[in-house]
Amino acid sequence: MPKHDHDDEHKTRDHTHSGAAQHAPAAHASEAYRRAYAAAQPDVGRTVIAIDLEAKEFDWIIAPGATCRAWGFNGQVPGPTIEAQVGDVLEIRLINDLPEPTVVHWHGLRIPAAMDGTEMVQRPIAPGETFTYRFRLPDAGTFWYHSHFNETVQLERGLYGALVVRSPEEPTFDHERVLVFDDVELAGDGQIRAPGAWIESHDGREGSTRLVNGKQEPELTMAAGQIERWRIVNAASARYLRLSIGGRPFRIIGTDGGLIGSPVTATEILLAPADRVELAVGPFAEGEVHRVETLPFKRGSFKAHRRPELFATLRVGREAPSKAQVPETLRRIEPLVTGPVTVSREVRLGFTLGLKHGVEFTINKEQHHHADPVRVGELQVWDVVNRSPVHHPFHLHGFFFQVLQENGKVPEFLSWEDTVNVPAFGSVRIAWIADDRPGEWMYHCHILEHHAAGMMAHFDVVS
Ligand SMILES: [Cu+2]
Repeated sequence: MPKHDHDDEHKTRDHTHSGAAQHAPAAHASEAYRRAYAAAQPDVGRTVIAIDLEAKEFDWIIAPGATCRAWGFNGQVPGPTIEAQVGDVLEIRLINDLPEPTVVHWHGLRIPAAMDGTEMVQRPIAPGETFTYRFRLPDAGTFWYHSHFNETVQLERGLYGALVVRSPEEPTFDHERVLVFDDVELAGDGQIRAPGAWIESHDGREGSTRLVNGKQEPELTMAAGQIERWRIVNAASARYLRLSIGGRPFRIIGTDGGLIGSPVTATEILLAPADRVELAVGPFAEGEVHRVETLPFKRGSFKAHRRPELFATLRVGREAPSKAQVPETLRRIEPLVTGPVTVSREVRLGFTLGLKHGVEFTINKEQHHHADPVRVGELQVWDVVNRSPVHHPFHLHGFFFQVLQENGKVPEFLSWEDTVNVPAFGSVRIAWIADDRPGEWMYHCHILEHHAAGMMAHFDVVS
């Protein structure tokens, strides 16, 4: 048998990129990867979008005069926003120019397990190697991509970006923005602080430098009289955004898994780490100035949040004509469950204080829990129970779920989610059905420090 330095999906740096869409995995690539690669074909009339993402170190300008060493994609934080249509195929060549291995997870995309970008399904991409992800985009919505390796360091340093998938029928807006929220913790020398001591491992890191699209507290301007679509991603390691736009009402039109049934008017919305939301914002009058901020929120952390904290300032300029139309029906979402349910699984989020390792976070009393398999097509009703005094954002890879109850209460509206907050000493009941994508999947807390400290589980989806 011929000896190879690495699996075939891993190509060395000097491999010649053939341009668009014509890569083929070599014969000795893992079988699941090879099958997924070959199966990724665009719908009729759609296309293959080939993108190079180079993960590397560079100088990140956070604010005028404030530069720090970052790790990002293509020399920017966030990485380039990837935009595509439902039915397109993304072919992304990841070039690892970092001094350590990485993998990239496609957060919220319902793609084959072999392309999910975790250590469960692929060997980490070593420095100098490339790896090609190739998959078809099945759903419209606001998603994101991020490192799934040494996350407390790699995401904090900037290895994330937004991914927008559109459908042929989208509501009409005057303008659209993708706003990726994050925070970083800078040391006295202006560089990103290394992961800290046990309070940070308990709370997760909340940096005191607050960022929108990689800039510290930027100014946003919009025209009076117009309505914009804001696609918001919470890319922070641990921070919950209780988002307010100057206390003014906006309309929620979408969540993790795309549009919801009808717009819901609100003056604030909670985004746990990794959550996304889409809002219809405006119209405002000329001269208005609003704080885009996070309101005080208690999540059980040692770090208190007593005051609102600013992320951006919104200034409303001159009036402009509006063509925006936000229909009352955005989409039809069929409930997975009606009437009484039988709970098929309990997922218990907990923690222990170990003398040796400090705080250990667990699922069903185990770090890196090995959970029971899930059968394709079988309804799953899971009670995710939080046995700890801190909130945890629960993230399921690769599949959307519907939230049936939060602390026993039915949510205000039906939606598709991949991340949901599980309140301290509370519980969330979710329902989902695995479609035919067998393989190894995972769920975990999306507070990166908790994930790193063991609050994750992996399981097989079986035919
Ligand atoms: Cu957690």
